[in-house]
Amino acid sequence: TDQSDYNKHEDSLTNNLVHVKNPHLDTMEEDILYHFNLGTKTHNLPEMFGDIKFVCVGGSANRMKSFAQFIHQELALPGNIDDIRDICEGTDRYSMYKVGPVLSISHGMGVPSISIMLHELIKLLHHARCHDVIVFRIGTSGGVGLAPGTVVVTDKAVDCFFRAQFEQVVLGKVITRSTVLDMGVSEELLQCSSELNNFPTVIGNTMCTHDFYEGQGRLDGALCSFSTEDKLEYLRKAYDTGVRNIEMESTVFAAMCYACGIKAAVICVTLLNRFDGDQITSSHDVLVEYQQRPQVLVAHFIKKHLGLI
Ligand code: DUR
Repeated sequence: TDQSDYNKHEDSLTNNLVHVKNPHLDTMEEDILYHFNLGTKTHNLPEMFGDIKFVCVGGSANRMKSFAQFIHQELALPGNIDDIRDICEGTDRYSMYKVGPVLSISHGMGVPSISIMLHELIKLLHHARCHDVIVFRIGTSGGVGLAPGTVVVTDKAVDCFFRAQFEQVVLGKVITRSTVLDMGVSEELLQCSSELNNFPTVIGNTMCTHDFYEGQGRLDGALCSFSTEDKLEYLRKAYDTGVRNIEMESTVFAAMCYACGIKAAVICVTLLNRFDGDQITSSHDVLVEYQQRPQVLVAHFIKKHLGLI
């Protein structure tokens, strides 16, 4: 059709398309994005998602719904925030909300959960012929030597050995991918934070683990095989290599976005200082306010990019 010729032409003029790195996809007549309950034959993905410029992902479905409502207000878009509906309501794996050029999606907890979501998100952006997209992970984390409530913009996402890489087992062999994030976006986010001047924000390395308890050196899980001194020594080592917070998704997030040519940033608030304890003891209201901090930062960034401030 004329429209699809035009779209191809327009795409060829821009280099910042989302690149899927899978030759098999071209041979498929239909692509079903199973965990989103979307597909290339059942949905017009370019029409539904073609104008997306910013994608925000975070662990909890409720938080990503509030983010969508918040950004709707911040961008002063027409319509009622109660009418923003979950595009993935046909499945309870992930929730997805679209507000103007912003897509807000939940990813659950941990590398396997976010990685499934990212495969389908990146294919969705590709099928929808999106270009110049920036993806943000807004989340929570444990702080390493920081006051609770501090926001960490990730410099390098590192694994539990403090290496800036993500390892995945493919066909019984380990594949290593780089976890480079977009420094330009991170620096702009820090600039946004100094403009807002609402809460402390630092840049630092983020350590990604495959467990919340023993895997993060916590002494309060159902199992614990080490002493308090062992824990503190590990956290000290992490701190000395530049780690400022610990969470469970950043390495695969950085690796997949980088491999597909998508600008990405990780912005996590710290819920506690791990040198002071393991349990999250702040009140519900304090935790809710902390979790809004990365949202406020990203909203400011988006408004600047849209020329609204
Ligand atoms: N998280 C951690 N460690 C913390 C606090 C938060 O991993 O100390 C992040 C990652 C995961 C979820 O998705 O929040 C676990 O509560």
